[in-house]
Parts: sequence; C-alpha cells; structure tokens
Amino acid sequence: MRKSSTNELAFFGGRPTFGELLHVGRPNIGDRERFLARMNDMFNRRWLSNDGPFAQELEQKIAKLLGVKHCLVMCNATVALEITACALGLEGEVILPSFTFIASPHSLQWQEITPVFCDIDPLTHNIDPARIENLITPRTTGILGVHVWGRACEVDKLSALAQKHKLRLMFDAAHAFGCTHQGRMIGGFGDAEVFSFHATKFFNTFEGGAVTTNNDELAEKIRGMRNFGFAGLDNVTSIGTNGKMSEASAAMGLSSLESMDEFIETNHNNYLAYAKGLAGVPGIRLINYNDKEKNNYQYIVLEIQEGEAGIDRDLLVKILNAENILVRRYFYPGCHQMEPYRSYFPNAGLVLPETEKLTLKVLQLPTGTAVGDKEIMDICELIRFIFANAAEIRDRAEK
Ligand code: T4K
Repeated sequence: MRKSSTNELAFFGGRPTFGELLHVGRPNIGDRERFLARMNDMFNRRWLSNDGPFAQELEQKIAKLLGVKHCLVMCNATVALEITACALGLEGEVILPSFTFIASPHSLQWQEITPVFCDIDPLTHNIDPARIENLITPRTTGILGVHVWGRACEVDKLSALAQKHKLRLMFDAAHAFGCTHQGRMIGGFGDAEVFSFHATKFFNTFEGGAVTTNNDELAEKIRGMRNFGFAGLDNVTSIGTNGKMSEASAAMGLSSLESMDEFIETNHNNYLAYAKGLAGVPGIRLINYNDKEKNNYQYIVLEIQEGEAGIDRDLLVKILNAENILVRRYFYPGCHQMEPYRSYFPNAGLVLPETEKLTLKVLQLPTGTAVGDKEIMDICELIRFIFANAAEIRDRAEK
C-alpha cells in the first residue's frame, strides 16, 4: 500500500503495509514430501537419535560439500562451540569480537574461560586483526573469529597471529554455511569451525549445528565429548556432554541440503531486489557481498548513517515494526553491554569504539523463501517514503 502522507504510517495510526508479520529469520522449509518420507523411514527403523543413519549421512554429505575431513553434527551451535573450545583445551582468556551473537562469548564463559572483546573493522564488521596483539596476555589461549553475515574473517592474518603466539584458532561460522574464502569453502580454516543450523538460518535442521575440522585427533575428541565422553560400551574416558543431533533434525538437514541451491538463489535475488529498490537513498548503505566468492546472502544488512538519513536507526525500526516488518538490530547493544560481561568489564566500550558505533547503525531486513519481490518492492518503497519525509516524521515522533 503506497503512503501519500505521514498520517498513513501505522506508527501514526494508519493501516500497516502488511497484514501479516514479516520476519527476519522465517525458516526455509524445502521439499516437505521428501522430509515426511524420511520421517516415515525413521519411525519404521525406530532409530531416533544417537549417531543414527540420517545423522551419519548428513555428516558425510556436509564434509564432502565443504571439502573437510570431518563433520560432526550437533544439537545446536552453542553446544558445538562449547565442546570445541573444551576439546581444544581453551582456558584463561580467549579473544573474540563483541559484535556477534551472545552465544559466542557465552560458550566460553559457561566454561569459565574469560572472553576478551576485540574491536571490529567497520568495513567488514569482522574482528580487526590489527587490534588483537594488544589484547594478548600470558593467560590468552585462543582466538575465536566470527564470520559475521557469512563474510569470512581475515583468516590469513588470524592464522599468522595464532601461529606467532602459539594460540588455538577456531571460528564461529554460524552464518557462513555454503560460503567461501578465497575460493575455499568455509569449514576447513583454523583448528575447527562451527556452523549453526538453527531454524532462523537459511539452511536449518530445526535446531542444530556442526563442527568441521581436518584434525583427526580433535575430531575424535569432539565425537567423544558430544556423547558424554563414551569411548565404547560402558567406557567413559573423559568429561562429556550431550551434543547429539536427533534423527528428525538430521532428516531436515538432508532435505535442506537438497534445496540449498534454491534457497541461496532466492536469497541472492532478494539481495539484488533490495539493492535495486534502495539504490541512491542517502544515508543507507546496504552491505555488499564479494561476487568472486560463494555467499549464502542470508542477511540483508543496512547501515543507517543518521546525519545523512535525517532519521536514526531506532526510530526507523519502530516505524517499520508498526508496518508489521519485524526488522532486527543484530547485534545491538554488543555483547560487552550484556550481562554478565557488562558487570565484569564495565569499561570494555573504551576499546570498542567501532563496535559501539556499528551497533547503533545496523539493521536486518526480512529475506528467505517467505519473502518475494512484491514484499521487497513494498518494503523499499516504504523506506524511501520514510527517508523522503524524515524531518517531518522525526518532528512528529518527538512530540
Ligand atoms: N554464533 C552466532 C554468530 C549466531 O548468530 C548464533 C545464532 C549462534 C552462534 C548460536 O547458534 P545456535 O545455538 O542458535 O544454533 C536468533 C536465533 O535463535 C539464533 O540462532 C541466531 N544466531 C540469532 C542471530 O538469531 P533471536 O533471539 O533473535 O531469535 P527470535 O526467536 O527472536 O527469532 C528471530 C525471528 O525469526 C523472529 O522474528 C521470529 C522468527 N522465527 C523464529 C523461529 C525460531 C520464525 O518465524 N520461525 C521460527 O521457527 O536469535
């Protein structure tokens, strides 16, 4: 519905543009029949979890797709991060960005490893390798890079730093399934990488995740830890937890894998439609993906430059939410501003200026198979309208 005056904005009492909520993170479902057939097989077999045939098949297929020796599927990425950190022997302090989902530092702190937050490169939104060395202390045992939005970290620089200082290097690749770095699939970098297959990810297993590595010994250790530390029947050889993926989740993963190219194509088309629809709007920067790499395009991320835009990000979010567009502010306000980190490190923001600036600027728009060209055109038109009337909207909102 085209708006012709600010009175028609839902924020000021008008009718919302969309009758139904549009989400960032609406799951892609894939071929239902294929999934339901797999569910039937699973019931017939009466094998529902514990390294079942679907989980094994998914592991083999992912390892092949990513060109890695080992893939271990897990119940979710958070537990996968915890297990990987533990298997790598991380302790003391680990350096990671604050501009990430809270699961990244929590997976460390849960094991009493201190997360040390490093600032980001404002262009890439990823950890800035140039700022890492200053944060290394005698207690530092590792670096946890995060491939934010699926765009790879500066892997070479991080690897060189890890080698120089004898640190372990792992990646939170929760966003980066199906993406490449310098033509190589993400999954084989560092000591290990961790993917999320949560419902909101473009490739989902309801809940789920995976660890990938080329290190045989590490893979064996993680395999044991994922299953309570069992090394055989009645034989527990180490501390472990329950990180197993259920067969229902693995079946969803196999179905998602069959539709993965289609999901990526949809995301890419959506990305191009947003780029076209928002081109030339002053104060909006749509983050770009390097066309020379494989990308999953699962996040449509805008940076709102308040000075130029005439409207700040948070007011824009409220106005879009009122129109039933549930845009998100990942990763506001930054992990260092959330508990327990805010209390542990009240001054962390002093060394995180780029993170603090970015968390006030970014927002994510709906995409995936639940969103089509029509919705994207309507969203872009609405944003153009808001920006064209920014001064009036701001004045009215302040009253
Ligand atoms: N590392 C990074 C960098 C991550 O981004 C994440 C997860 C992890 C680690 C940990 O991975 P997991 O342990 O989850 O495997 C969501 C996801 O729950 C979370 O997985 C994801 N990152 C994060 C970026 O987003 P919330 O708290 O924003 O979720 P929620 O419930 O607000 O849902 C998002 C939107 O999606 C809502 O508008 C509702 C909609 N939605 C959600 C679900 C689950 C649906 O339409 N259908 C659904 O089934 O965290």
